[in-house]
This record gives sequence, structure tokens and C-alpha cells, in this order.
Amino acid sequence: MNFIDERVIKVGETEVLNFLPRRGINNVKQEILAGLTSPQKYISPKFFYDKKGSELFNAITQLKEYYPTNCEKEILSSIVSRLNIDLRNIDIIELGSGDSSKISSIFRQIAPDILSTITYYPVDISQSAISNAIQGITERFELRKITGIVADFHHQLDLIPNKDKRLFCFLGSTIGNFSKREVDNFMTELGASMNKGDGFLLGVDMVKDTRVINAAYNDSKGITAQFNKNILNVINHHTQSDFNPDNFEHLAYYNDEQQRIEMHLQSTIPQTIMLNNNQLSITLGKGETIHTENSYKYTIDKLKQIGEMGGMRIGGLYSDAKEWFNLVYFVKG
Ligand code: AVJ
Repeated sequence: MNFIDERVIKVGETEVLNFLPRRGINNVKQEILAGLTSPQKYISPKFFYDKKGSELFNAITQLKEYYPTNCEKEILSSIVSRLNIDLRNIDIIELGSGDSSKISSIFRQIAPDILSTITYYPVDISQSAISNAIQGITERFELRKITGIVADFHHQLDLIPNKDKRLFCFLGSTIGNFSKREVDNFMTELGASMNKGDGFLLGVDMVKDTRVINAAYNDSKGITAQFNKNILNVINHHTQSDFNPDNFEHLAYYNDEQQRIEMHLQSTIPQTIMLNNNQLSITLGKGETIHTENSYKYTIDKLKQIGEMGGMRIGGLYSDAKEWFNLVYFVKG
């Protein structure tokens, strides 16, 4: 944990606390190079989201095959009355707040006299996302207070201000990217930072007909393929390398045993890639893959299990009409 690096930034009247330890460029580079020199080459999905990548992800959410966003929107649109919790004087902490469109859907359903007692903490690793979100939310809603937090909530959950009544939100099925071990760490840390009675609202994509899942990651317009290949441009930038995305094919398939979508980039030719300003090279055989993402799908049993990791029970389960997606309301025991 690095509190020494905390800096306070102002967005209009609103404070943003930056807790992100300044990870040196070399750390990011080393992390990427370690993955690319492993037996199964891999790149972390967090590197998808440069400007172009964020635009492509946004385009994915508009695709007819990509159901998770629409399903979650459907559930969110009536979540407040279904949740039936007292929101007066509560702190809402949104992990991975992104553009804050999801929390906006919640705020829209809360009466102004209650909204004015709520404090909102958007938490994201991207400072520009936090700034944009604050501007958007401030324009549209009169909350008691907003405080932005720039942090990596994988490791920095305990720095979030602790009050008696808090609702944590982690929407968009981002948890799908976490490995089993990461979920365990995350739930344990979150549980440890919660007080009895605090809530945690989690968006998760469910196990379902394999054809539906596979189609969502193999869309007919090829946007997901573009999104996947774009990670190589991001990697070229971070590591001064010479990947040519045209020499790779998008590969996405459901791994039944692991209950997850796997995305890979498959080399279409035997090739050598120069990394780190020609200081390092890797070779890829024809057909060899770089693993770029896992997107885990959940079952009710798995949800109970992860709740237990954080000492939480399921207080409510909210599905879309097709029951493809769930918003799970966990309560700390
Ligand atoms: C942003 C992690 C929820 O796993 O469905 C979409 C990312 N990757 N299409 C997902 C993604 C390919 C997405 N999450």
C-alpha cells in the first residue's frame, strides 16, 4: 500500500483522491514482457482499454450478439424498488465506475430528497474516467457529496472511507476477468473492509447455452476481433515492439470445464516479434496463441461460494427476463 503518493486533485468543486502508486513505466513493461515470454504467452485484458480500445468496447456493447450490457441495463432500470433498502445517508462506492452510466441508472430511480443525503465515491484506475464521471454526475444529480478515488481496487480497498452505512457496487461483470484466486482475494478484502449490514451489489454473467455465449464473443461484424487485435497496438506502444495485428486471428471459445470464455490471438504464420527496442525477441509458430482474456460465467452456487469468502450472504438475486445475467445483492453478516 502506498499512501505517500496520495495526491488531491480538483474537478470543479469536487475532490479526487489519487492513491495510485506511481507504477514506473518499467514495471508495466516488465509485466507485459513476462507474459510474452511465458510458455503460454499471455497479455492482461486491462491493456485492451486505450482510447481506441474503449471505443471498440463501447461498440461491442451495442452489438446484437453481445447480450451482457443490455441484460444488465434491463435489470438496473428497476433495481431500486426491487432492492428495497433504505438509501438515506448511505455512502455508495462504485468500483470500476468507468463512465458512470450504470450508477446513473440507479440515481435516476432515487427521489431527490433521498439523493441529497447520499455520498458517491466513484473508484477507478483511470483518472480521466473519474473526472468525466464526476462532471456528468454533478450536472445531472444533486447528491450530498461526491469524492472521486483513483485507485487499484485489487489491492487498495481498505483506503475507502469507512462509515456505518455503505453500499458497494461492482457492475458490468468486470469480475468475469478475475481468476479464481483474484476473486478470492477480492472478496476476502472487500468483506474485511465492510461493516455488518453493509451491502454489495455485483453484476455477473451466468452460465447458459454455449451457443449464446460463443456468439457474443464472435460477432458477425467482427468488432470483437478488432477489439482483441487492438491490444497489440497498445502493447507495441508500452514496450516499443513490432507486432503486426494483421498476422493474427481472433479466437474466442467457451471453455466448458472452466466455465469461461477464452480469447486468444492466433498467429497465422511462423513469425518473430522484436520487443523492447530490438533488445528481446520472441517467436510464434503458425497456430500458436497469445491468451488475452478470460471472461468467467457464474452459477448460483458459485455466487454463494464467493459470498462466503467475504462473510456475506445473498440478500437478493435480480435477473433479466431471459435469466442470462444477474445483479446479486450480498449482505455482510
Ligand atoms: C468488460 C470484461 C465484462 O468479459 O464480456 C467483451 C469484455 N471482451 N467482449 C466481457 C469483453 C470481449 C467484457 N467485460
